Amino acid sequence: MTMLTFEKKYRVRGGTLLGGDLFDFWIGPFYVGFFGVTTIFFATLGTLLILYGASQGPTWNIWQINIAPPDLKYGLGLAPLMEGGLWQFITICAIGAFVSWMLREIEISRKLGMGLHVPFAFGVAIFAYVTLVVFRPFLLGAWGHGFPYGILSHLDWVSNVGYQYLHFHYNPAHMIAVSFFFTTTLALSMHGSLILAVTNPAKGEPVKTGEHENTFFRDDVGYSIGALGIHRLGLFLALSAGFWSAVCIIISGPFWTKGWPEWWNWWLELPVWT
Ligand code: 07D
Ligand code: U10
Repeated sequence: MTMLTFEKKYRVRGGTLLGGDLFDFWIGPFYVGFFGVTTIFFATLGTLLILYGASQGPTWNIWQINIAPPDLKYGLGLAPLMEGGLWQFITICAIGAFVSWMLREIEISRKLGMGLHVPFAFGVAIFAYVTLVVFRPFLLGAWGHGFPYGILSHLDWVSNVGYQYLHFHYNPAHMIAVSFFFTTTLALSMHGSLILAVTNPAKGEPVKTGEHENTFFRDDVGYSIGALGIHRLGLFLALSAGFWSAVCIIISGPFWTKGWPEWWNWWLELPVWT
């Protein structure tokens, strides 16, 4: 089935979560939908607020522009616009845009009769972001614990928060998250290289099959996870990376206030040594 006839078949109304037929149409290649409109709304408003914040700041240097969260003294209340209120509105817009985008992905998946794997995966990224700017600040009692919106300023935040716990590499959940990030790149590099090696051979050479893929890894490491399996593994590894990232930051402060190296004392304190 060519792409065009296929598109004709699925480009029909229905599958929407909200608004019925409202916005249930396409513009060029894009599905619009109710949540497409809300995405545009939140993204545009958020971007304008960032530009306004930058215009009130001391610099237009892209590296140094900074929209800071409120001072800790404002706790979980609303702050004046120029003292973190902008950050609060921008955060609402960001969450509004991300969640709208995920809901738009759900509607498209429903129209196509597909699984909801893509919106679920994006949901894990949103979960990590919301953990940083909502859940953790909420548990610590002040929006000021969110990270600032700026290229260098957010890096400074990561560094400062990291050293607040002496040595963030000793955070066990951070270890697991980093291991998952690295394993994700290992899996994707193996998968990408394998597929190219098989389906994009030198000129004149025949394209190889799935049997070649299986056989390569059986010969190489004694095991092949299979064509479907590698995608399950990849999704699991990538989502675990995001999930454990959220865990590593939510436990820092709300559940562990000392240096992370000290957490490992449980090992030295095992009764078996005494
Ligand atoms: C949060 C992104 C969500 C994205 C969304 C969508 C748009 C739209 C669109 C342009 C989760 C966004 C979409 C904006 C734009 C278009 C088209 C994903 C998120 C919703 N660390 N560390 C992490 C490493 C150290 C510290 C995570 C490594 C030091 C702190 C990850 C090292 C200290 C925090 C990670 C290392 C320290 C982290 C980040 C090495 C500092 C966090 C990934 C090799 C002295 C943060 C939830 C992430 C975290 C975090 C990796 C070192 C501190 C696991 C590899 C020792 C304070 N670190 N780190 O979160 O967990 O992905 O956040 O040294 O807060 Mg770390
Ligand atoms: C390809 C393909 C294709 C195929 C193919 C293939 C590419 C076309 C045809 C080929 C593919 C394959 C053959 C498969 C490749 C396999 C991989 C890439 C790797 C897969 C990896 C995994 C499934 C696992 C990944 C796991 C990760 C990253 C996390 C692991 C976590 C740990 C080890 C934990 C580390 C522990 C730390 C840091 C301590 C911190 C604290 C805790 C763990 C909390 C709990 C612990 C305590 C409270 C302390 C107590 C601890 C104790 C007692 C010790 C525990 C010890 C541990 C190690 C856990 O394209 O298609 O088909 O075939």
